[in-house]
Amino acid sequence: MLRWLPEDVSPYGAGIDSLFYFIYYITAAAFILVTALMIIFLFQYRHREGRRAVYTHGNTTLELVWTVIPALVFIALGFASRAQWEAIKMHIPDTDTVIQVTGKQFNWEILYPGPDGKFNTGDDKQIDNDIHVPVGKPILVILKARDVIHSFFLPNLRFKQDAVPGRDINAWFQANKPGKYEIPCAELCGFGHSGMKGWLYVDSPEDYKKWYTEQWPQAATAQGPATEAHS
Ligand SMILES: [Cu+2]
Repeated sequence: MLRWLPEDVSPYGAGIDSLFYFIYYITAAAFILVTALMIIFLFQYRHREGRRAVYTHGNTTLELVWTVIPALVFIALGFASRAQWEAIKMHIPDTDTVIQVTGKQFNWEILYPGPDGKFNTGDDKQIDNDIHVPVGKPILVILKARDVIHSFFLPNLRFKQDAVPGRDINAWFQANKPGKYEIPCAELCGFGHSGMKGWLYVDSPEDYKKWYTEQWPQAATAQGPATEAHS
């Protein structure tokens, strides 16, 4: 098995990776078969004295075969990925850590609800391009876009979701290893697209608490970080 995908630190990445490899190997097999046949035919049907080219209108049986086989492969892939889709996309685990991520040309605006856990209140805080989350906890993301379509991509978490103007899209991720991970924009969104990049900081519980207290000093005297309230 190839090992060129970025490190996976998510709870559901292994399933997505095996699906990716499955599709990759089917595609590789088709590529090798087609290329080999082309090379063989190049030699077999090369120019020879006295042999004339013939016109062929097509072959219905062959056309049916190469239409039906890929169609069956697609249907099989649909069924093979259903469990993954259900587990990742169809329900969001219970969590008290929520952030709002808004894509705009050419930044990620990260809005934190603050200690009260609610948006559009006085303790909200917006930080551009930097996301701090605690390790090992599901994070609910409310994804928005201000101008054009962007795509919020966390390669190490096998997470990718378009941000669409006019829509609030709920999604979730969880990082199981502390570290600093890249957040590229994965949808060509204009002139500054390639520079549209943020960082995901996955903090240990102590580091997260430290960062949280720096952002909301008032929380230290109150109930503490929202994520700790229920644990
Ligand atoms: Cu973008």
